[in-house]
Amino acid sequence: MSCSSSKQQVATANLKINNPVIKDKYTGDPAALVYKDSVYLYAGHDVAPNDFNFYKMEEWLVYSSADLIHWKEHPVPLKTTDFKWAKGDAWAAQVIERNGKFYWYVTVSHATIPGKAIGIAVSDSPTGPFKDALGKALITNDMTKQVGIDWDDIDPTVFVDDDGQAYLYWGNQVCKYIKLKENMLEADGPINVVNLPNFTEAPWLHKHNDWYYLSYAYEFPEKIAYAMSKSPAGPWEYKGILNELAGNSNTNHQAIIDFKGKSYFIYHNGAIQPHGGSFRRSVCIDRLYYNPDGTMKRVVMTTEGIQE
Ligand code: FUB
Repeated sequence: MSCSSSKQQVATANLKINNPVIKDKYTGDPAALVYKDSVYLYAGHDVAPNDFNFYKMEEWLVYSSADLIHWKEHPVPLKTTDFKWAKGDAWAAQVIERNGKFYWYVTVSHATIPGKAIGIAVSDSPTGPFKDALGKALITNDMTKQVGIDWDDIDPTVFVDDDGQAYLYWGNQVCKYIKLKENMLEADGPINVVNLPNFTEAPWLHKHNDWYYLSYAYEFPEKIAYAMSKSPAGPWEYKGILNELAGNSNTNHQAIIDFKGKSYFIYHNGAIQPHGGSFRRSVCIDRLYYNPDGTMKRVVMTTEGIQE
């Protein structure tokens, strides 16, 4: 079903209420891709019943926009059942473009290796359809031993540096990264650990001007904090809190982009009432501002969101 701008926007006296950006479905774990003149917004589809207090997610959704206000929903591009080796849980994910192909790094539960795992889907279009690129997981729980939980291999974020080297960061409780080969499908070297204060999950790696930024969910319930570096491999210098508690959702999961000369902070909260909350989440977008020294100003979460 398509969401037209007229359905999505609610007029107030002077400003339109544009947050959450998707009002007819629950959407969590936003990731955004800037490609040509559009932003593609990818999110997990929260379908937990109102009396069910955990994640219920079996597919991801994709929306596109040329202005971050008017969004078009596309057909469902990817489901957990598209990974034959997985057994559900469409948790956090990110899409990146390389050489005209679109690679989608996803979290799912592995069917035979206990725990969460990271898989890769690929498409010729940012809106899909996507198909399993490997026929197996890239990362499984038995590859990482830093903590004794089975959900520590979640929330992939992927980034291709100016020199062509690709990086995949991920983790829960412990942040880890690998370099990826140019085919985007294989690790190029060992798994490395990054020490970040109060790291919970949801790393997002981005570059702005000549700085690299590693933002992440901090403590639980989650705020968003960040670190900066002159290299996508670190060392990372912790810079503090970027976004406060959402309040109505114990997770906040951010994506950060530059688009048409402005910077944006994309996140989720539990704003849709009466049943929205930690397991029925909604993607929101607000402006992000940098200081002259490259640090980021604290985000102001708004109801109005992005205006014309
Ligand atoms: O959506 C399931 C999990 O909740 C994600 O993987 C985490 O980042 C948190 O948002």
